[in-house]
Amino acid sequence: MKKIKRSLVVASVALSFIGTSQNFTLPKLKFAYNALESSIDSTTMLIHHSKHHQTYITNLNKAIIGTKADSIGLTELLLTTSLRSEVIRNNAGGHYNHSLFWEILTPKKDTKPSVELMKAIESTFTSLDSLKKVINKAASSRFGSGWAWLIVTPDNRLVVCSTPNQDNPLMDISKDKGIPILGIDVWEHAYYLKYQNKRADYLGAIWNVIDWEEISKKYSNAINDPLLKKLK
Ligand code: MN3
Repeated sequence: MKKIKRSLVVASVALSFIGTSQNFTLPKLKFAYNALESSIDSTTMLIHHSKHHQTYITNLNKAIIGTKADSIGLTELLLTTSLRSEVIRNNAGGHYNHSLFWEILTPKKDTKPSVELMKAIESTFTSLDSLKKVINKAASSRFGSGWAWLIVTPDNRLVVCSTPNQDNPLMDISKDKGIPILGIDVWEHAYYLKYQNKRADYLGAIWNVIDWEEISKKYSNAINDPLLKKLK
């Protein structure tokens, strides 16, 4: 009897460990580091993905292991940023933001927004070109490091906004709230090797490698996502 009890305890401890512990890992890119060369050079891609992004993940795992945060998913960590340490805020944000960034880049030429997304863009910004201008303005006026975003707000509007450092619009501390469907990294590590201090040149070139098909998917997922209610 004692033996059974003990093995049950061991089993449940093991199960709870498997069930709650998470180890965030670096997502694979859909393309080679040199695939975006005309707009983003391969050395920048290599360092950005395998060093910068990996470091956010390593530090996030280190910060949450053995704490209550270890059983909370990434989205939930972001939704409750105000309760988290500065280290978790920066590194959970860094992991989420970069994972999204890699997904919306592509070597494919001339991808187009879906009919549904294009309608929303035209009704809010009049055209795709003027949306790009609004995003580039948000990105170029972000002082220091941060991100420019296109988000779906809880009332299903498209909004352009910007956040400092590795913050994002899912965080409860963010002024603008919504589900990001496009994010542009304006940290110097994202462009300095090729563009040096010329952030505007990077922002001009990045549109050549933006994947509107992927952003369209994210748009149609976001407008039906129950997560929107939680952001109100
Ligand atoms: Mn970055």
